Amino acid sequence: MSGDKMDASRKIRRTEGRASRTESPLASANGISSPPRVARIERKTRETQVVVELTIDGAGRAEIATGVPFLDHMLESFARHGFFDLKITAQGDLHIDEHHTVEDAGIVLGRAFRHALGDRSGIRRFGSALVPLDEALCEATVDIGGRVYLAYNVAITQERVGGFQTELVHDFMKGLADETGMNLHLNLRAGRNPHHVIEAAFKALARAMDNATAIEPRLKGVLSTKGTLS
Ligand SMILES: [Mn+2]
Repeated sequence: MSGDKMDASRKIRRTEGRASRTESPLASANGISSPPRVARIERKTRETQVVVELTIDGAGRAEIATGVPFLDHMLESFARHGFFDLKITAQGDLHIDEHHTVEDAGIVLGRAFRHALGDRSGIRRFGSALVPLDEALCEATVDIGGRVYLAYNVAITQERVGGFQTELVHDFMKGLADETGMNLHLNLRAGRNPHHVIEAAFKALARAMDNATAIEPRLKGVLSTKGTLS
């Protein structure tokens, strides 16, 4: 067994052990009792069938098979940098184009976050990250407080990166923000290569969402003067 493989199998065992516990490791470390923040969401339409399994307090493990290789690459990066365990399978009408599959992956991932977060009590709610990838620099700022908004300021001049339509990133982010119940601002500050730009956007998104979904130990209930985030 190679070193990498041994590492991977150790990681899997550790995660399985954790999943069987009754409390989320992060929450219990902070003295807050809460169930593990996990979700499994399945959605079937005439256009796509998507299954998402999400563990918010994960280790960054990803198993992604959407049939759209570039999206798989981005979602693996998202899981890794957000320390989410994420399994996604999608069968979409790729004979038409990739639009339905990419958008629906965002929708179902958002539903998984919404479900796993429950009433959103204890979460830090806001998060922001500025991530470079070579010449590209992208900023993501989120409020996972239930109000939906997307400001997508990621101008990409190239129509495609490989076979992937760069415009679909906007549709993915819209589906994700709507269904998570999230205000998401994505601002590209610099960038030339569309692969770098999109990857920096997904990494910034991951870090911002990791911050915003983290448990705040000083918080009792939800972070809102209204007293509710649902
Ligand atoms: Mn890459």
